[in-house]
Amino acid sequence: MKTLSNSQIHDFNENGYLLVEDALSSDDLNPLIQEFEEIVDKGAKQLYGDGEIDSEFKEEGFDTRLAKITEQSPTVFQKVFSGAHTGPALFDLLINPKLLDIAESLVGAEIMCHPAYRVRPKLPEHARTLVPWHQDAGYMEPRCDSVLQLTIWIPLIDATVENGCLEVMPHAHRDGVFLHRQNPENFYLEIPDEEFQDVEPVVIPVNFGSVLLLTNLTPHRSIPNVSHQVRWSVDSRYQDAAKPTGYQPEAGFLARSILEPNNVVTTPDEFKRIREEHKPGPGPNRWAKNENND
Ligand SMILES: O=C(O)CCC(=O)C(=O)O
Repeated sequence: MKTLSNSQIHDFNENGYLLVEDALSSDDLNPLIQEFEEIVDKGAKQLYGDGEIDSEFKEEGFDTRLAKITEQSPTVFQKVFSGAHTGPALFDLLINPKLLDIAESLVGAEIMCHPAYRVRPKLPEHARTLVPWHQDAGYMEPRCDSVLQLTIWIPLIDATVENGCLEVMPHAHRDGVFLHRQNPENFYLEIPDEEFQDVEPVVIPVNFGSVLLLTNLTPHRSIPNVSHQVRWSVDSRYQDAAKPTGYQPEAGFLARSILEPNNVVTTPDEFKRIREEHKPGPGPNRWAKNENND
């Protein structure tokens, strides 16, 4: 079922982004928070037992505990960061009907959950979690530049200017794919500042329960986390299942379909198996030729 109004769809197409307030309830998000809390708790116990950290930091909340642990050991952070997590609550969120209804409004009723979903516990003042200006299309194969790959960005705590919410370049999704360079300091691709002319970026705080929609051509970055909080978020991506995902290192799955209902992935076990059994294909590497010249 499509849930976005015509005016929301118009704004999304016009600006390249859309904030959907109160799209999810705490019942939709709390199971995933609990899933991460359990991993963090188990990891802290293990590290403390191994003498790697000097406290389990049990008194800290979901929004601070991982930062305290990571000051002394990166192990737990590495476990949950990025697309490595395949827990049941994450699967339930990826296929949450409220998110699929939003996706259906923009990509149609045959919905592929794109392989590149990410979990981001964004740590205070931490370069590895500071994502520079890029378009998601920059990470995909060029044949997908014209496919709408919808990002739904979902904070698990209020994402604020202090703890590093996202900033976007409005309207710039109409200008095709910008030049990206590999940042030598980290593994991220980055659009050089001089590529943007006459565009004013917009910082978008997103409250718990609200979600931010982006196109794969919308330039965006996350701003520095100058708070003491871990700005936990998930970014999931959806597209027309008939079109290529342009990303072979990980596996996507059919999330909703009228044409092929038997191929829709409906259980967390199946999701986990698909992720784990996937034989990674080559990464797009579309910017390799630019690495040495400009
Ligand atoms: O959450 C972040 O800090 C960055 C998210 C991002 O760049 C993305 O979803 O493509």
